[in-house]
Amino acid sequence: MDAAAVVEAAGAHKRPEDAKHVGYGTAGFRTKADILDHVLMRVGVLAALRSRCKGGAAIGLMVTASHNPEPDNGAKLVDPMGEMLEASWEAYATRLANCKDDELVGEINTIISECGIDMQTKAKVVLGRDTRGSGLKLCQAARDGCTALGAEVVDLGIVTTPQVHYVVRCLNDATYGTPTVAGYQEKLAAAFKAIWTLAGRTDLISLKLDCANGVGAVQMKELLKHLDSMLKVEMYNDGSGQLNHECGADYVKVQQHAPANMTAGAGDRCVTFDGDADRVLYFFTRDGTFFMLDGDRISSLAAQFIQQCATAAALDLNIGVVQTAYANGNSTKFLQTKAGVPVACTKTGVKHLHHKALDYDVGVYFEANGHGTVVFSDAALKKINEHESGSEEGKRAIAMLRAMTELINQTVGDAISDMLMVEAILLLQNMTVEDWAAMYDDLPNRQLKVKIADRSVVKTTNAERECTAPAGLQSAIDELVKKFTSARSFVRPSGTEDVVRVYAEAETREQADTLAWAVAGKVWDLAGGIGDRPHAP
Ligand code: G16
Repeated sequence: MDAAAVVEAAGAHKRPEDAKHVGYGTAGFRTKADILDHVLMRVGVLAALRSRCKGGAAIGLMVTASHNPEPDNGAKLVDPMGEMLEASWEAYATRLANCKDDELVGEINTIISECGIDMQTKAKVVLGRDTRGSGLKLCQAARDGCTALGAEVVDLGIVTTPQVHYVVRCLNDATYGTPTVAGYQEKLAAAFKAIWTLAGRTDLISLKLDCANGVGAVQMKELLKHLDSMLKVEMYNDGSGQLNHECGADYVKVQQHAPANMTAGAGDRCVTFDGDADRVLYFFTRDGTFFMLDGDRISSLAAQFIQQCATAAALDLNIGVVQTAYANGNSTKFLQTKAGVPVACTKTGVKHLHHKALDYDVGVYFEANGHGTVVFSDAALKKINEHESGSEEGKRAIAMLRAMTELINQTVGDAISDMLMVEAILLLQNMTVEDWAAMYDDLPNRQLKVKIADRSVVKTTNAERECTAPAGLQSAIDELVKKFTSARSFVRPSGTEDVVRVYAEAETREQADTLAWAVAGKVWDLAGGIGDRPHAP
């Protein structure tokens, strides 16, 4: 290692003496952008080390704070096959980000020696950033960290997080596609066209799309150049307003109504992305009532479709769905009883779901917030690509499955690719969004945020469905839940915001709301709430 180059980079991106501790959380580092300069330089260093540790494979570094407000920023690291950074390296990331400037060379040497990294190996880092104003400067900090360690940098500029995952995968696995943003657009467009042809559709599909004033708008405009004979997309919140402010998938999911500047009229098919376009949700209104089709719905649609194709083609595929504690109870029931697929539950964070999904031939994983994808094992891909079906129905089913494997970004949840997947399934099954919504009824639910002095005092177990600290909180939740019908509630500290999240569901809207506010009050009482005690509006 060129220690002088590291010292120079540390000098250019000094860690303030009183720097706040940052941890590599649910989705990497995430906090106020103005305290991240030294952190991003060090993330660049770490990405270069990770690349060498992986024999010179390309590693991704996305500068984004996704659904968080505009003043925040952060970094997500991407491993060689396009997956999230291996969990064992998260501790290195946190150590490197928080050490003092004069400890940096020593920390790097520790990682080199603990991981047996050969510093003669070449290193490559793929950089991307979302539309945040702070992104350019933070990308420069990351670049300085990479070059201090002698890594080659491929800068994709303003891209979605899933595009970084895609390019990283392609650079390390040429069979996956062309390692450019244009290659991504062309792959998705070709797959969607194949499905369009298979379905025999002739008229345009019309959508209204809320882009959260984020990068989704930039990239959708490019993609639509390939798809304008099939899709007509009216874009809202396309960058002229503030990022994620009263718009975007997180806002729509939590508030349970349409975003600002966009109305869902009768018959409108509406879609919403989050700030870095890795989450997607659908919604529509009927007789003035708002209906949301969230990540659980997307899972249900995709799992049932793949199951039906496999049955039609007499293909033996072990299909499973992975959810989190936020999954609506009725979606889990639908999947297990009506669709007949096994359902697993993991902690929040797509990295946990993705890992579990690899246990199946076809793993369908979505968080209720719209973050997820479908992964096909090598064995499943081989079966799908080599299988020959005798019947016309079987042949069509196999053709549909093959096109799906091309359309889906299997590396990570991808709002654009997931939206096209939903459109493809609806198209192939001749379904409307109303038909999709009729698959099951959601239990009314409510999510709330509670501010407490130190969210780390809230500890959970059993895939975050039970709380083990502070003392008395879980028993207080249990007592409250007993008072309502078909009710469930849990609390967990957020990994991306300085809050404790509360989830409640029950048989009626009123019960779900009452339960959520009561649980939020208990969190505030027992876990050190700050500001006003939560109360129903
Ligand atoms: C990230 C993660 C998601 C997670 C979400 C909220 O999403 O990638 O898996 O569900 O944060 O996490 P938490 O409840 O811990 O704050 P994104 O889209 O913001 O990167």
